[in-house]
Amino acid sequence: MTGIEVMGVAFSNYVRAVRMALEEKGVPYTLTPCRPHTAEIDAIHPLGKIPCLKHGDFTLCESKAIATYVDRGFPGIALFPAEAKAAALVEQWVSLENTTLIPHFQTYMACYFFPRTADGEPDPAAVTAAAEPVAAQLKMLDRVLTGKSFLAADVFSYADINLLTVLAYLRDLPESGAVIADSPALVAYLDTHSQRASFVATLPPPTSELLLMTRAMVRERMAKAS
Ligand SMILES: N[C@@H](CCC(=O)N[C@@H](CS)C(=O)NCC(=O)O)C(=O)O
Repeated sequence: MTGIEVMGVAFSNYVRAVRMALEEKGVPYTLTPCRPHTAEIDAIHPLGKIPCLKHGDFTLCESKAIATYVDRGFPGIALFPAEAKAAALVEQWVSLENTTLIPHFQTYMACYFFPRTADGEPDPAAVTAAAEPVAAQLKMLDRVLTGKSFLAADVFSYADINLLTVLAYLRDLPESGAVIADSPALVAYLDTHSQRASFVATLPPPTSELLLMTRAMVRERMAKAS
């Protein structure tokens, strides 16, 4: 037993990314359900975000740091290649994902999962505004992935894991789903990698169920606040 504990909720794309990393490496772990901004998470992440990791006395936050720790600390396939150019390309894409792509994707996804409206239903104007950069970025990814199976370095890496966990949600939402359906390279990429054992082992509940659950959470929060 490795004693690795991942803290977070299973439907978070970043929690799923570190779980996929652990699954790819074949490292056993437990998932402890924890929401952001709770005492357990605030004790590890200075901004109260998930995922966090515990390994014995060692605690860590930030998905990329956790994935790097898992990759270096355990044998198995390299999620971050050792060769300089390949490693740099993986870093390049993870950086693009974490600083630009995923924040835009999350803003759009939040319109559906966590609507900031009085009736708890998505605001069409907010959805339209958020969907525009997402469409442009999905088309960019479709161009980059044309003729390729992997985002970086001709090998499956954490750059793919980190992207797949959000693309899976985007495929299920109306505007982004339509763009993906019209993006042959993205469809092939998602179809191929969604067969991976690590992807299947970390599947969240169906998006339709999650939407009901997260909107109920939002309504509960609003009722408490009023
Ligand atoms: N940079 C962080 C981002 C993690 C993140 O945004 N987690 C979300 C859930 S997917 C969260 O905790 N959100 C709560 C918040 O932002 O306050 C990482 O890579 O781990």
